[in-house]
Amino acid sequence: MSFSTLLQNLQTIVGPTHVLIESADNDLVQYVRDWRGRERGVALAVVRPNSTEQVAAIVKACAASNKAGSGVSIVPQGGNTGMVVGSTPDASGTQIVLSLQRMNQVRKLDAGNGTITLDAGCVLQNVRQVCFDAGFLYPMSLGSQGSCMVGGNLSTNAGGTQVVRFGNTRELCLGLEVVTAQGEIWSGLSGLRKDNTGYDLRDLFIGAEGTLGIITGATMKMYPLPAAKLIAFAALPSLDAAVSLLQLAQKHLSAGLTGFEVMGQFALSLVGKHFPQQRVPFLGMSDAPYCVVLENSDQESEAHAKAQFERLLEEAMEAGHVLDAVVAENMTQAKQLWHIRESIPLAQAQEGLNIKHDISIPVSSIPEFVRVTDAKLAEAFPGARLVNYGHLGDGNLHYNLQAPEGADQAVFLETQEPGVNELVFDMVMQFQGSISAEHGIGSLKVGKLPHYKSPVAMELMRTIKRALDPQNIMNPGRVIEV
Ligand code: FAD
Ligand code: 2HG
Ligand code: ZN
Repeated sequence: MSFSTLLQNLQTIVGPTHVLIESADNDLVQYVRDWRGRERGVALAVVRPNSTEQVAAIVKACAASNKAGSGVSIVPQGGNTGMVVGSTPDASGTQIVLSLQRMNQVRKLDAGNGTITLDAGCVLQNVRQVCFDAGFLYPMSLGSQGSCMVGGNLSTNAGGTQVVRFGNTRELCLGLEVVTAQGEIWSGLSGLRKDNTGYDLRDLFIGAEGTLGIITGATMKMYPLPAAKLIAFAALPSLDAAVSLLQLAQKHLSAGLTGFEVMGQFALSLVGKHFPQQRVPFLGMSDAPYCVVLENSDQESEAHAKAQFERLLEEAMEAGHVLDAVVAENMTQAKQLWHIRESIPLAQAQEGLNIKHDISIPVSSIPEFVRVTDAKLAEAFPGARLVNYGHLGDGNLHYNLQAPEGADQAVFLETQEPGVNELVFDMVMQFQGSISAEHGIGSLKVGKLPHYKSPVAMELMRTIKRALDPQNIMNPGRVIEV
């Protein structure tokens, strides 16, 4: 089957206005270039279905075309905010981008069951708002929440800033609806908290980055809204102090600790430089190489939350874990403090192309890992600037690198990225960590995975991929090569 026949079939399925083709008057950059601006691909077409049945029909049409030798494949896309070049087409011009953009309806909010069932194309921020309006917390919070979608969150098993209390997206998901690589619809949208009837199909698709099927709907957990939320921003003498403070915060606040983020001074200085309207506390404080944002969500009252926070900070200061701290007086200030943390990736993007690592290490080993790896990087890549921050409460660091001041960033990336990655990933392995805690593998790390995962694990993954997608039409070249 030729591409033109396939395109005609796709137009019949979704309507001609929802099959977008690149042309001089139709720039598809938002669909074909990744968020970090690292790669721009070429799409055969961008197809925008508005129902699960349409998604199934598209996959069937592509599978038939592929079988007939066209070589077409499918790249599912949500908000296109992924960090590992996984949601945009390659340069071949043989891939269609299947955008979930138009599938953005809330299907059911079940207050009694504490669940919300949604189309996969619902934007995270809207989901949070719908739950909030119904008196619930949807506890997933990412800097990209204005654009990223529930299907994208599920497919990357996204983390964010509330994982320390509520877990990754996987932990929030109770059921999925998926279109398989054959174009069948698997309807597993149960809101059950317990179901032991065989293999967990849901967990296969979560974190699969669109390589096994297309998530079209999901049933997700909601939580009660807290009575009060307090945020503190603290200056610390070291990363060791941050780990001690985390332990203390867990002891004092228990399940009330809903956020614990660490930020190195250089990361904060980028926010100060690129967003000077933001007032960054303790910026440049010479004896405080790290700052931390802590969030205390209290089910009792604001007074209770304040008293808890005071006791925690007092004890932490006495022990020398905290040098100084500010506590937000109101919601506006709280948002401002969170905004500083959330602005770091945007400030880094303003500073220029960079190397990102979303690694995880056992929390207790993080200070030693950073000491040793900082020193090795300084020796091997003199002048490279370390942008170190992240979700310390989850043992997950964004241990990023910016080219030396004044250097050509693109040249630095091209010549040094492989060496930098090897050094960092090898150290991660020495510390029994993972080379990706959040962003996934995509096409950026697909070549690295076999080196850092056991041959047995790789073969099990290949077996699953071959069984579920024997034609290799679902996001080929991402996560795993078969
Ligand atoms: P996309 O980027 O569109 O897709 C991501 C992957 O999922 C691709 O492989 C794609 O093919 C696949 N996919 C998308 N939708 C589907 C679907 N319906 N079915 C099957 N496969 C699908 N990530 C974190 O984990 N934690 C953070 O704190 C965080 N903060 C961020 C802050 C900023 C400013 C930015 C830009 C990104 C951040 N991210 C973070 C990364 C990113 O936002 C998340 O990975 C997010 O979950 C991606 O959602 P998306 O809808 O944009 O997915
Ligand atoms: C975050 O935690 C995101 O802000 C993005 O995961 C991290 O840009 C990054 O490196
Ligand atoms: Zn992150």
